[in-house]
Amino acid sequence: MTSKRVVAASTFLMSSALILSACGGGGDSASGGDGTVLGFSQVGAESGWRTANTTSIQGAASEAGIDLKFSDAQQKQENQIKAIRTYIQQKVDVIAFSPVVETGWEPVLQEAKRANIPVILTDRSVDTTDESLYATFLGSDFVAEGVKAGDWLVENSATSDVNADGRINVVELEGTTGAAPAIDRAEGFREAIAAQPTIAISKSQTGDFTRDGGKQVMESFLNSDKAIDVVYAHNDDMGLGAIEAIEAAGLVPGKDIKIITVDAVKDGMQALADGKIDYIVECNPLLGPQLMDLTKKVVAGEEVPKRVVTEETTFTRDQAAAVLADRQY
Ligand code: GZL
Repeated sequence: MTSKRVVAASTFLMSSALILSACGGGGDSASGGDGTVLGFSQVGAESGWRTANTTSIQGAASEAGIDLKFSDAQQKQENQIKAIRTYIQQKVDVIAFSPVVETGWEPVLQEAKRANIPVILTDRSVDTTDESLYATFLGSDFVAEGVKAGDWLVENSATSDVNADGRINVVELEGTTGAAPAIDRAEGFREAIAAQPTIAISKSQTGDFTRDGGKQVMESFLNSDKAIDVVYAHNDDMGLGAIEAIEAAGLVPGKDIKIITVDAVKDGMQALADGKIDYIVECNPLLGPQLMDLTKKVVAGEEVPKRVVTEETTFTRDQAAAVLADRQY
């Protein structure tokens, strides 16, 4: 194990992202930390969920006395790979990251393995058969999230919802192309709606998990199809963008067009309570405390489970109204 004091003192300015020691507390026992240095590469700041996830990680590192080096990749895989290489050069004790997409990680993970630096995957997974490349994966079951969304639609669609074409016309706002939550939420939703053949997905396009992306894609859907019954958005932010487009088209969200989203961030829950969204499947971003616990266990050489699935639920309109005031994110 490298001298934690030396590593903790250094910061590197990177061509594409600045890696900051985002939280004090590391370095040595005098500062209250145990000197553990964690290098974290974050996807970006694309959504309310991501912001809450970053806040949770930075706050938990400070609480745990772990010296956090944090980088924001602006949703670019090459920036994440650069950040991981910098952490390897800095000889941090543990590397953690949320992979923006599933593929293309094996070379840099091999480099971390050769440097004897354990890697923790958080939030999103990578597509690899070599499980030795990471110590554990902490995050949601995105397929289950998609199934929950589809099950709600099946259970809440009546024959009266079937339109003149004899179907319930769903348009889908997909997350970032190639990202695990986008791939898996699409898979789970399709698995669930297969139970009700009148439910059909007529259009599907990525809005990149952003509000603006959701608005632009929904505008194009509305321009080409006047018989949309349901929007399934892979996150609240794209659902909120869709609401703007629906209202601009003179339609009433939650009435003329049902909206189902995933995340349950505050803005989404407010729209749900206001009747503009019909159902939200929660995806819990507060992974910080569990990440720090896993980091300490990995540094101490303790066994950790290969997969840690985060706890989360679902919200109807009434349930959102009841919990809105107490939401942490
Ligand atoms: C899911 C996370 C997704 C959120 C989006 O765990 O990766 O990325 O659902 C965020 O809001 O942008």
